[in-house]
Amino acid sequence: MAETFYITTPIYYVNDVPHIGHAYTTIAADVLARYHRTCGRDVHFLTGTDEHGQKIAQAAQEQNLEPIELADRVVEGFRQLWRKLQISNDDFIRTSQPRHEKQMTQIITKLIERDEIYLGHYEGWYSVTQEQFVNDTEAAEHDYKCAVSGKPLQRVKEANYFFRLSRYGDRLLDHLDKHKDFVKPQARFNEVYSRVKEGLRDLAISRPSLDWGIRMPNDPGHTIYVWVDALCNYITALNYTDQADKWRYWPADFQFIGKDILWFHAVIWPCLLMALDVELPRCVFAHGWWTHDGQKMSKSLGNFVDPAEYLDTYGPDAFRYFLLREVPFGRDGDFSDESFLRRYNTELGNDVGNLLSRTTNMIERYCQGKVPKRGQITADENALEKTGRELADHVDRALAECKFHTALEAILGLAAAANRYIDATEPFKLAKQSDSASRERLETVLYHCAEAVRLLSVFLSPFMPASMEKVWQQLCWEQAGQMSLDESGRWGALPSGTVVRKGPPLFPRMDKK
Ligand code: ME8
Repeated sequence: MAETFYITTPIYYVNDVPHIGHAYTTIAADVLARYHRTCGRDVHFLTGTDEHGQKIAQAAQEQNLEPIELADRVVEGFRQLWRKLQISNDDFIRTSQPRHEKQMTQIITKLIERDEIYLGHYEGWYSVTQEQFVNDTEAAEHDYKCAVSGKPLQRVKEANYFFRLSRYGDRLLDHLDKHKDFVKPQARFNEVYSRVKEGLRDLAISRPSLDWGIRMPNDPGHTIYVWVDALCNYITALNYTDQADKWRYWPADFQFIGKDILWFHAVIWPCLLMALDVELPRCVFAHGWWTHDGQKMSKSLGNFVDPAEYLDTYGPDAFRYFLLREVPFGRDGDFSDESFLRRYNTELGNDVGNLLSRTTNMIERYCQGKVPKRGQITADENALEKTGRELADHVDRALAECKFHTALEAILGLAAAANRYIDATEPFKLAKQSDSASRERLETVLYHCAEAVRLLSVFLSPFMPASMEKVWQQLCWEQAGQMSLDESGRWGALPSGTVVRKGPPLFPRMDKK
């Protein structure tokens, strides 16, 4: 049986339309899911929406809608964007679905039976935008505003059911000691470690005055706190309570999140799992945040980068590429039209696009549109082949650590090497010679160009699936999608005689958006 690979994104709130932050995590997860599929793994890629809670109830009320009506509308927007961005998720969970609600009831019942939940009282601060209880010190530190959204905190005084989170501090520390990869990147691990070391407090996990949620099974006057409801999606989507079939994917290999929701995923989530006696995920990876032209994005500034704008002009791949190339996953980054265009024109247009058009052009003109034979190789070919042969390893190592930018750097390195190779071997000059040695040399050079393009397309395809399909059409490479990376990622897999058909430029030059 194939090795499983389970990757998740956060489930997104349905109070508003999707933005660059949602697209970023989802694209990154998609690339990894696609990559592991090409490696022959049994991949499950989950995304979805977080639909309960005060924030959604308020947003619906402001629009004179029932929460579920708002959710239905916004979910359609997410689904549409994911289709446009070529997101290959295997499942899409909504917390309003009966499959989730039913299991949540069972999960809470189990926690009650295990004496993990008790009735208590909360008096303190609450951030509606983050759906988070905030302690007094933190509230005061941020002038009683939400540290993430800047919106005023609410004063709450209510009876709640509490989860005995405080029981699990030592066990979590022990887990962190033994699993240094549990939280990535390292700086986030350290942050979690030192906060857990200070001790954990029990967590309110129900809201008494909120209707829009799943009822507490022991007390229908309360709904389950939205974060507990949301976190459990990662297991309810696998039918946790049946533990059949899809349960084979647990534990998750990667849970991608943004840095603002690290505490929930790296502390509350594993403690809930421990209380349920469920194995912990292998890695929670927190990425950084994007700013736009150096400014924090916010509703009040109206400066959110809208992925749809870029998709309409450039297609899905340039956007996918830029987000993962521009900034190391885990660090903060800035989005600007200038840097987007620069990478688009130079790296995609010149390095990748031109390499393809130069190659297909020359094969059509000089070799009747058929990939010639490899022939006798020289030091130039040796160097190019070496770069090609080392690529699989470089990409694999980089992606094992979610270093998308490093993987892309290595892949684009092959494009640069192939372009340099064309400049050095000057096939257009060889084509003008009439002797047989030059002819043979020309064929060897063009074979190597075609093979470099093919190999490049194999490793770029998880990042830019739509464009690489086009490359495969130009190379008339029909088996491309069915081959395992073991075969297709090896230098030399392109058979001589393959028909090549030149197509329109992959990434036509653009001057501005
Ligand atoms: O947090 N740059 O949902 P959400 C990068 N429902 N990422 C950003 C960003 C930015 N400027 N702004 C937001 C939730 N994000 C919960 C999750 S999971 C069990 C429940 C990221 O719709 C942010 O870090 O607010 C988070 O990962 C996601 O987008 C926000 O999702």
